[in-house]
Amino acid sequence: MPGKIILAVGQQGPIARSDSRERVVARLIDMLKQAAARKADFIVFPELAFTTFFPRWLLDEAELDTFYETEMPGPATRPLFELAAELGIGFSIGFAELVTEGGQKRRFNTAIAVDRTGRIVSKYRKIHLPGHKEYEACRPFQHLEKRYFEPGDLGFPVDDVQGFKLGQFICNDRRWPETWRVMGLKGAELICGGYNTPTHFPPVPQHDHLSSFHHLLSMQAGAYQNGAWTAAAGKTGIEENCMLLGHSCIVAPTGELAAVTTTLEDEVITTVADFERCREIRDNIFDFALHRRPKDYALIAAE
Ligand code: CDT
Repeated sequence: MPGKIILAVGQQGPIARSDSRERVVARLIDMLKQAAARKADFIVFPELAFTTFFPRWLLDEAELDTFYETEMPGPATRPLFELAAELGIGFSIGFAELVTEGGQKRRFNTAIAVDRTGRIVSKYRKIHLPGHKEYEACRPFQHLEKRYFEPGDLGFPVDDVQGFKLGQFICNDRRWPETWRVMGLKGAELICGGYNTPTHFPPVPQHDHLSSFHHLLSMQAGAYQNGAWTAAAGKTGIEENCMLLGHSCIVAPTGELAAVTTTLEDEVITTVADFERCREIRDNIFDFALHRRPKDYALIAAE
């Protein structure tokens, strides 16, 4: 196990509805090179990183399909995999996944982890899908994740990546303590993921000014309560008239912020992630084997 890695987060600025995959991949590649210049071992990219956040529109099926990947890597995304392998950097990235099974289309909001040799070593499909299924005229923009994706069917995997244990979340998952705890119980040392978080939440606009606070609160609590490094990469800035939250971050197992972005553009942040520091929490205040009382938690997992 590597005691330490150099961990990077590659935040994305806005992506236009009309942007090609090639254009987006070129920006990701530029961030990969910046991470390599800082000797990073692993970089976390956002949710749905190859396209604009398309659930903000009601789309017909033909256009909807253009936002999904049917193979990973495919012709447009392969250069990212190839360069990462050449530079020896692993990465986590989110994308819309379209699979056809028994003649039926299935759509997932997916994240994969790729190791430094370019091999996909972990795959997660988003479980907590926020938003709504039907068009809602009262909203200035839609959040149709419940229409465009089915809930993930892979659980919360934790896999060995380059000698450390990695779990992934996708955006809304980070707000749920269950997400963190399941991966914490599986021994995850790094729990990372991407997000597209509009800073305006139409049903409860009085919380708009709290969007960064709620994001960092969730990331810091998830880290501390499970003794894991956590990292989140946002798609940020004004994307198609919708402001998306910045403050992509890396959090130490103590819950302390190790790095935070300060722009709403493509930006790389890095920190040294020492996995030994997970022990400070897991062997003490949150020694699960010694202190957990699962018999009293049954309600949490009941339907
Ligand atoms: N992408 C994503 O999951 N965004 C949600 C927005 C919540 S409001 C519908 C989030 O939790 O940040």
